[in-house]
Amino acid sequence: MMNKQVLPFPADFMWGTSTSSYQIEGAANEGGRVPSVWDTFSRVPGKVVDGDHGDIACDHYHRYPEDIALIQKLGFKHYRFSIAWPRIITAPGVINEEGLAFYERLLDEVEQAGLIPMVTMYHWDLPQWIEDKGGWTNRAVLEQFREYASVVMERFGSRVGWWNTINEPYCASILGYGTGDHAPGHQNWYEAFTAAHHLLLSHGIAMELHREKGLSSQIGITLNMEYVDPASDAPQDVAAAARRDGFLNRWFAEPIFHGRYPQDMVEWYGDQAQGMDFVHEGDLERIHQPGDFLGINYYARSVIKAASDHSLLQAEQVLFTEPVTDMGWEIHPDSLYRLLTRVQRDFTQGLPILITENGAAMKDELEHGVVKDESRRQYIQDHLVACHRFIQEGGQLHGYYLWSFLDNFEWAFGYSKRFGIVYVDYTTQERTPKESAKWISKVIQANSLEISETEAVSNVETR
Ligand code: GBH
Repeated sequence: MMNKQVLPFPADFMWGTSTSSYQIEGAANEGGRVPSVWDTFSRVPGKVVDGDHGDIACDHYHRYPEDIALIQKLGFKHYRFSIAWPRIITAPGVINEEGLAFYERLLDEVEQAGLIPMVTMYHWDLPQWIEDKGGWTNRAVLEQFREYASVVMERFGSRVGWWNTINEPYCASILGYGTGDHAPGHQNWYEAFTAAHHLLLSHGIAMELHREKGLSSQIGITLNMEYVDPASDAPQDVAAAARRDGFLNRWFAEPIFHGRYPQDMVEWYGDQAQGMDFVHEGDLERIHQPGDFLGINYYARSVIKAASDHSLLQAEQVLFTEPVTDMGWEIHPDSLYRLLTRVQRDFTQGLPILITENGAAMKDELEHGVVKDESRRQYIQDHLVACHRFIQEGGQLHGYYLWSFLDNFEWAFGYSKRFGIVYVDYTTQERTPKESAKWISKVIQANSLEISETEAVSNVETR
């Protein structure tokens, strides 16, 4: 008989699953919604695989009762979703009652299912009318965000247990305005740093509003973070890895937790950041408000080598190290443990951490009503083992939200990548829980992982 090892989680551990508005809702032209930057960007030829867009997506806008019932049935206790800004503020000063009513119905359903909502205010679907005025690069966006955040907090404040201000300011700024991989698709580093600053400030603005309104709910931001390893001990690789860490992790975490941008990176960017002239007096104090928790989205580690091209922002080369998911991202669960340890030491100290996203795209196929996704199940299990180890050592990790509940619109990859624990047939919109979903249900119910000895051994990383 094979020996089993049981890894129990804390009694109040928050088991959840995550989605975002543009990726699942569809109904792009219903309920008074106006276009977002992703509606526009996905129409630009070559930007999204197969020319996919979110017009229909998972049709969650119409199917939310069925979806919420399924989340409940799978045993989750928490559900993280985002509000679509273009459903709420449809033109300068115009509040769309129909949009608010949709989220009211959704929250009703969530509550009736006994689920605790975490609501993300911004998960990348900026109204196009704001982008037309410069979007995140124009400081005027701060007033526009304030209006939006104020409206949703006013309306839903008391019903939302957990507010998440901004999802991944890195992606919204660097990928949106720097590399051009995401909407609005600009390629200008000065714009990217400016956008990042305004996204961070918007978090601060939401913090202030939350306090002014006297809401009792918890509030925090979500950062995408990676553990970064140098490809070798060579000084140039070590320096390149430190820069990648600075670019990806510290540029966002340091202002929030320490009220400053990392000096080494400010110097490295030099002219590209034009003397950081977008930072006004008092801005850093405003950003320096961590709130009640830090959300971390963790997918992969990165291994960095100094590039032969030493030009700025291209001086680091990301190596693609096996094994990888269908996204080509390295599967390295031990780096989640290392990241949590590092983030708690350097940033959060005692503040609760929540994994607001973790999961994997894999090649799934539905056969006779079954999706055998053992590689996804293994990915989730190994990352939960890393979480368990961190908690065991006294780490303040309070919850884990799986990305994602449904297969959905995976941004520049359209529908070609499947992250769901529930399979979506995009022709019939039928939902089929994958084997990984059935497995996580049992884990949640037992509030513990049960793993074989051999798996337990293979989890002890010897890097
Ligand atoms: C999250 O972002 C999003 O919040 C979510 O909407 C999305 O669906 C989900 O993850 C899955 O993609 O190519 O080696 O340089 C993902 C954050 C940031 C992770 C960029 C991968 C690039 C790794 N991503 N990162 S690499």
